[in-house]
Amino acid sequence: MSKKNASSTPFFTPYKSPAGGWGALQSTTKHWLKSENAVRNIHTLLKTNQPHGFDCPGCAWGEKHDPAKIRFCENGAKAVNWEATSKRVDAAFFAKHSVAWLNTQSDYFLEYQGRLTEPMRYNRETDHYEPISWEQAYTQIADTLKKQANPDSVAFYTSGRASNEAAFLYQLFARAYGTNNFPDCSNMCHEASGYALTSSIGIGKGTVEIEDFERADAVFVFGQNPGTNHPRMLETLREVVQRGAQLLSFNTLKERGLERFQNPQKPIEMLTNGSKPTNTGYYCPNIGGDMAVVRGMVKVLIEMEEKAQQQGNKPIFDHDFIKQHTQGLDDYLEQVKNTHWTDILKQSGLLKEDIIHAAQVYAKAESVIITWAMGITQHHHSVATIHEMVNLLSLRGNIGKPGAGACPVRGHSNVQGDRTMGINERPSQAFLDAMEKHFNFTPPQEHGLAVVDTIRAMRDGKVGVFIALGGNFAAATPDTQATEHALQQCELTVQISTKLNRSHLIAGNDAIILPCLGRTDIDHQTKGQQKVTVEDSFSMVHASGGVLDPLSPEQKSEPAIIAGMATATLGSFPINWEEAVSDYDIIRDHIAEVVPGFKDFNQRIKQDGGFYLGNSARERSWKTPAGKAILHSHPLPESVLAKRANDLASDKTLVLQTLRSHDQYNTTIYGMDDRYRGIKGERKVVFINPADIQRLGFTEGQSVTLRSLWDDGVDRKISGFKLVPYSIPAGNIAAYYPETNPLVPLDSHGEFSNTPTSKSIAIELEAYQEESNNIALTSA
Ligand SMILES: Nc1nc2c(c(=O)[nH]1)N[C@H]1C(S)=C(S)[C@@H](COP(=O)(O)OP(=O)(O)OC[C@H]3O[C@@H](n4cnc5c(=O)[nH]c(N)nc54)[C@H](O)[C@@H]3O)O[C@H]1N2
Ligand SMILES: Nc1nc2c(c(=O)[nH]1)N[C@H]1C(S)=C(S)[C@@H](COP(=O)(O)OP(=O)(O)OC[C@H]3O[C@@H](n4cnc5c(=O)[nH]c(N)nc54)[C@H](O)[C@@H]3O)O[C@H]1N2
Ligand SMILES: [Mo]
Repeated sequence: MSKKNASSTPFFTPYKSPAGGWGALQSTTKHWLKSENAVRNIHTLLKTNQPHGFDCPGCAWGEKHDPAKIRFCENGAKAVNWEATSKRVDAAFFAKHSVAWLNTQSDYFLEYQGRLTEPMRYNRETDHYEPISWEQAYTQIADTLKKQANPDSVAFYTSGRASNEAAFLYQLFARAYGTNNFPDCSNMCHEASGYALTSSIGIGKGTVEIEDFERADAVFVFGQNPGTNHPRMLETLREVVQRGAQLLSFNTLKERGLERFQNPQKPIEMLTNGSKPTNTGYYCPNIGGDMAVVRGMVKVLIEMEEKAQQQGNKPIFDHDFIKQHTQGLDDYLEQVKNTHWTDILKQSGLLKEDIIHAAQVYAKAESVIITWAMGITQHHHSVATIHEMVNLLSLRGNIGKPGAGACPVRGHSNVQGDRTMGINERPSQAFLDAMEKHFNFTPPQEHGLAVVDTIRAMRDGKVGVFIALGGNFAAATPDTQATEHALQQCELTVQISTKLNRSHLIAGNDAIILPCLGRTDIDHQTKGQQKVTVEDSFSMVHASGGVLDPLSPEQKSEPAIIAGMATATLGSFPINWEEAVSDYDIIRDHIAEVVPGFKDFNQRIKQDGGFYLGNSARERSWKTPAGKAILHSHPLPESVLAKRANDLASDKTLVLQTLRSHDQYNTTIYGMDDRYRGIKGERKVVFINPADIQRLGFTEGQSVTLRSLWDDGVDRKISGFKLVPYSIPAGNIAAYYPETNPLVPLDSHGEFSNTPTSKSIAIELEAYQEESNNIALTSA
């Protein structure tokens, strides 16, 4: 960094060390101490992901079964530390602070206040939350639910931490009440993966198991930042590289974890300060340019195939697989041939030789895995992009053979399980029929509302009651102003939560907070201590039991809270709810009867490491209408921006992706640093190519306003963000979520997936004059 840079962006120093290693250990210790509960936390951490401990609430990456290993990472440790805090947000806290005052505080401040410990109800007159008994809370909720003329005026939101048992009970409650309105975090996350995979290979989940990474000849990682969001994946990636396989990473940014990793579990490596690479090739496409990359690769493969045919060499394509297992090849190849290199190169932003190299690596490998996360799923054309990746895999039979397959890397630790349990606004008929058969009532047959449609329905007065099983709807969703307004129009909002967050402060006319136990807490019910189960990204289901005494006897488990609301609303229809939560084995017995793959559930979770749910596509059984894997052919989009933004775009327009810092868990902010990207004590930053800073007439470190382009006349802007010169392709910028959500228009969502386009927002920058009291760089 030159002197000039250092003074204009004092919070930015590029990070030179590998990911993991001493930096991670130092940070883990810091967060340990800061959570004010060091001893309790060490005990807890050692139980993370152990056979008799709890499932890490951090991410959904799976584990190989190996009891001898300590199994948590720096960011899992943060998640655990902050959940296991002994600080409390209780009646005294709410008596002291009005909602208006709390709303002026940062997300970091709110998270830091501690665990919610007693049920509270909002008093609009005093603008304070006040204590309420559990019975009063249940009665209030039930009264409101019972007086709705139409059950579809209620929405039941779920965040992906909910256990299988909680999720199953929750969907049963909502469906028995009469609605399929299940907006969930998945709608903002891997919805495109679920949709694209179901419509191509007949199952909406990844087809690989963790062991496949040991056999893959090549792994392609698209649009994800495992160094921060799935740190346990780094070990897998570096093992791939170490045994000589190919690992190509595609990311708009140079993410440290995708470059080098120092394994904190390897003492010699730590002592010698060594590290190992986590890729054999790294490409930085434009935001939204991945479909073009894959299309280019397939174009190269077609040429290679034609050449092989002419020369009588071994074909590139797996013709047996294509013939026996797929449909749509000819149309797809036609579509690829009609896509011009100029468009591919322009949209991808890569050099032709890079794409050729990637295609050659792909063609040489006998088994290939493709992994991806939010860099792929949060665009207008995400479903098309994932179809394209499935096509690429299919051309060489890379689905359903060892060391190969599709691997969407999930976010929340049980987001995949929640879907399996029926948290789905578009349930399959088979699922509804199984519910009907087992519980003897007819669940609502019409599809319900996902996240974006729920916000629209609240805005339009069609949904007036909002119940959230975890999460932070107000901050996680797009178009913050519109969403907050929609929530505030509700008659009642109910938040079942562990920690204070923005959604408690953006209250409906009536608002209730129900404090619940987290993964780390011991869950006592009338028939003894309970375990729950979760499903990871590899479809492994295993048990999770808390290890800490709850902070307060007034905190209840999620299943118990659902049972309480359901009993007050429905009595003992269609089951005796209180009995079901006395012993979660009873819930699991219901699950075993309704959800495919869960036969003998209670027996099978006793085995260490859990059990595998199976995956039809992995067996090359295709549950599509045609009985084959479908190769979809989409044209390359004209622009990565939605048309309504693109029509307004000029040469000043930049494409913004919103991402996570190293010190956050979605809307939960643990700290103000982003170590691997070299940011300290600041979140209001824009990562931008130095050439763009110059071209647009700004200077490094300058404070700007970001304004988003959309054709509805609403002025969406955020101000006071500082320009950080960064290695990112020109024309692209990046900034942190959730601060940037006011910029995402509600109507800007993915085709087929309806996922907000959080990774491709059209932006223009303007100089912003700081007010004098705004200049402080650190807000921590
Ligand atoms: N510590 C921690 N762990 C987490 C979470 C957390 O917030 N904190 N969140 C959890 C959840 S819910 C989820 S969904 C996952 C999220 O995991 P990620 O998907 O890794 O999360 P993001 O921070 O959104 O990172 C997106 C990555 O994709 C890149 N990218 C963005 N757009 C593009 C593009 O168009 N093309 C390409 N090739 N790359 C692109 C960005 O540079 C960035 O590296 O992590 C889970 N785990
Ligand atoms: N702009 C932009 N927006 C995005 C994204 C993005 O990349 N960019 N990412 C999207 C993605 S991938 C996701 S998954 C969503 C996340 O959306 P959400 O899942 O709604 O948000 P979280 O921040 O994970 O929710 C945090 C809150 O959950 C509660 N909580 C934590 N643990 C528990 C528990 O065990 N039980 C209960 N009941 N509550 C608990 C706490 O009160 C905490 O404050 O955000 C989406 N929004
Ligand atoms: Mo997510």
